Amino acid sequence: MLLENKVVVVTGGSRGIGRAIALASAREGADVAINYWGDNDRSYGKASAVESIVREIEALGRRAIAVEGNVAERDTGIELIARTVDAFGHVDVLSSNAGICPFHAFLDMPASVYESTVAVNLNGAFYVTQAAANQMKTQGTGGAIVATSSISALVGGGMQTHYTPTKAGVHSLMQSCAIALGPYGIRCNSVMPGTIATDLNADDLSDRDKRAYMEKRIPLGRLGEPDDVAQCVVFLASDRARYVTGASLLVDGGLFVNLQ
Ligand code: RM4
Repeated sequence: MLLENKVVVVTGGSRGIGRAIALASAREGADVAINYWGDNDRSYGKASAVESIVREIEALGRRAIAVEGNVAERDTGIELIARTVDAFGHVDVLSSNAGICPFHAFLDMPASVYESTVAVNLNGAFYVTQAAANQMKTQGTGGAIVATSSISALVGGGMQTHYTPTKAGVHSLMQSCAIALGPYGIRCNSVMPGTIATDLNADDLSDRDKRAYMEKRIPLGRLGEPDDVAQCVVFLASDRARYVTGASLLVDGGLFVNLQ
């Protein structure tokens, strides 16, 4: 059990990669605090996405709380950490995962699309990391922060001119936080998912030609699954990565290196 009796906070934890991170953490022995924003996803049956992930974690014999809030607002991270400490007594791991990617052309992109993407993906990562790190420093027993950056921190997307800079920013945030927080025994790393099939890109990948193109470009021959990323987050959060900080881990099936 790589995370036995640890307390893991996951932002954007009710769906997609975040949901997989929450479940993988519970399977490795953690109690989990799930942040979410909006809960109208009924793809998990009658129960909402939030209700179903809490039930799944509790069925594993671990505890779970769900805290609604938009990470773009600074107070959300503060409230999330406070509610986690109230419920479980401490925080050991933060998975700063919440993110949006409303694909949009560059030349006619409204300011609202650009600004909301920056607010959630970059500002949100900053604020929730700051809140978790302050709690970890107060606890005095170190901790681990794993941000969900992206392959898009390293390469571009024509319909992602607002999004890729935020993922590059998240990657850089972890590098600088690794330096700032190292003295407190807090490790900061990022994962860089490639093309992972989630509701974030369901519309984009509903284009059969686009999906076939992406699958063809991936040496392992398939799109990623959320748990492919979650397993890497668990590793970076665990003591197996005790000497790893300021690092980033591509989880992309070989997509990034595949020129020809
Ligand atoms: C990732 C990468 C994927 C895309 C998601 C939304 O960074 O660009 O191809 O599907 O974002």
